[in-house]
Amino acid sequence: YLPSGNQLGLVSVGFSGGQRKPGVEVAPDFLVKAGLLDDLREALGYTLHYDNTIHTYAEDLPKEDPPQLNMRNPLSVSAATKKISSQVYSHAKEGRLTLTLGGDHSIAIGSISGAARAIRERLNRSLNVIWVDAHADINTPETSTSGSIHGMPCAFLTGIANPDPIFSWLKDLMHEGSAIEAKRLVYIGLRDVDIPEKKILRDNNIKAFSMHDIDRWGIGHCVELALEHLAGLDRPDIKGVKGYIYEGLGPTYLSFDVDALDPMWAPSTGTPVRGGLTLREGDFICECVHATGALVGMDLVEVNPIAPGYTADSPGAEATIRAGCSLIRCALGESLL
Ligand code: 4U7
Ligand code: MN
Ligand code: MN
Ligand code: MN
Repeated sequence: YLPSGNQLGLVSVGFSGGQRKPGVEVAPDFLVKAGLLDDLREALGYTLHYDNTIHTYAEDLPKEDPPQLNMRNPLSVSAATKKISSQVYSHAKEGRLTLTLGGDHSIAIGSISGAARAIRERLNRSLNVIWVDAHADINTPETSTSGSIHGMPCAFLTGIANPDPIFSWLKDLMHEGSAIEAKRLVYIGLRDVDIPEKKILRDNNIKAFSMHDIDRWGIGHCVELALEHLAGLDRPDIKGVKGYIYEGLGPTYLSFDVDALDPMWAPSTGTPVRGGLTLREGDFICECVHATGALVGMDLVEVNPIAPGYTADSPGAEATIRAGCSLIRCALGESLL
């Protein structure tokens, strides 16, 4: 789905308004300082399209932004994600792979809607989304107990939550066929899902591989089933993995919340949950998605170098930043021999 030439569009997002803990906005700076861009260019051979800017969207954010419909910072999240959407769209419509560095997970409302619109226009295809996270991030403003929009992106992207009026720009995009169909959303790594979210997953028949499934069947089998589910939507005639290449898989987006990893590997994040993926399991998911050849975009979100209990130079923060870089490199092809 990507023209050859290893063109990569990078969008750095220093935005934290989708949740309450300061610090997630400095993550792109630390990921870049850890050498990520050199790795992408030199080790992985990408031609980078990057404006060398960590966007805070400060000029677009309102000064007064009181909660509305139980959402915190609704106008800020809406303004930032609208910009992110058009930035990712601009790269993706040129046929570039896109990488969006967060920031908190609310930014995926922007990145994924922009990618979906470009894929619809370029290929007339629907976008698949693999959401790797401890959380399902599918609360609606009505079901959310926190009011934090980083717990809601999947509800807005699928249209399960009404994007009107706060995300009216997203509603407009959806009319052009770029909403994510619930059947094209697959989760891996879930272990902290709110009760109303469980009902939403059941009612909408959304495919999910929890940590329980991973313990039971192993990461290899779970990833295979996830890819088989998505591939079967477009090519029901094809079953199974051929080597590492999954035939029939349509254009696919990977949204990776670093809190999917166990806090042993990624402790410095806003909402850590014990009992998660090892770094190796996370890298493996990314490698498998890379090997499909169907990856069109990725988010890496929720690294917070100064999460409560950490400073940016503490071992826990450094480990989390290193883990984030590793996940990105694996999704972009580092492990291919
Ligand atoms: B993240 C939560 F209530 N479900 O809605 C909520 F547990 O992007 C957590 O995955 C959301 O880090 C976590 O606030 C959002 C909570
Ligand atoms: Mn999470
Ligand atoms: Mn998340
Ligand atoms: Mn989190």
